[in-house]
Amino acid sequence: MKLYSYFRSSAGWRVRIALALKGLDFDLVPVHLLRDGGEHLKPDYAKTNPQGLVPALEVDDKVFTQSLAIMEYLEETYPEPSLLPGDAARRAEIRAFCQAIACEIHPLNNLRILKYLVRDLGHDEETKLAWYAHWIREGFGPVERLLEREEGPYCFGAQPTLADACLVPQVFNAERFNVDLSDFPKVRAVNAACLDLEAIAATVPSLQPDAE
Ligand SMILES: N[C@@H](CCC(=O)N[C@@H](CS)C(=O)NCC(=O)O)C(=O)O
Repeated sequence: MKLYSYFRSSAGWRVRIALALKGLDFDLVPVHLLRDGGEHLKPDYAKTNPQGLVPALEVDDKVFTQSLAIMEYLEETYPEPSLLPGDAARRAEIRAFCQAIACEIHPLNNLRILKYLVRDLGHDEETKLAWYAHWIREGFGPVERLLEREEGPYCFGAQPTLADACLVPQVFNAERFNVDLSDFPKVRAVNAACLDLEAIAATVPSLQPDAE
């Protein structure tokens, strides 16, 4: 398996966590999102992912894109340990949690959105950071409420699931942009529990081969 990713990509990190929890090896193909205008925007990479985004996962002669779809593919292909456990209702809750992060928070704070705010719309750095913090806080509010219903220590109980794979990178990202997360104690506690796991600790951006 080949994972096209960038060490700081949140979506790529989700997939790294799923691979690590399932004990699956992969070869990294680094795609630098900043160098030379962004390697993900080059015609060569468009052959791998026409959307020009990371991650992409190449398995034999197929390439899968979109982190949630990739993680579901891994779950179906390598069912143990399950990252989407429980009955249909429980699995719907886990998927909804994943989407609360991957579809509601992350798209508003992605590199190309932040670049557009500054480069095309002429906003300054301070406005960009205010935008970033606003959407993190708007998004983490409901996420915190969802976690309050659960026992922990992970998002949905005693074992990490796809929900945790989505949460950890988003928290890292928020901290990187100095967003105050003190209103979200559950989010922080679950993140800490995840990072205590050896498998997840090994997936942090600074430990990746392409880290800078
Ligand atoms: N919904 C996609 C999001 C993929 C995505 O936006 N990846 C980011 C890195 S986290 C990217 O490639 N950004 C490049 C850009 O915004 O120009 C997924 O979950 O895979």
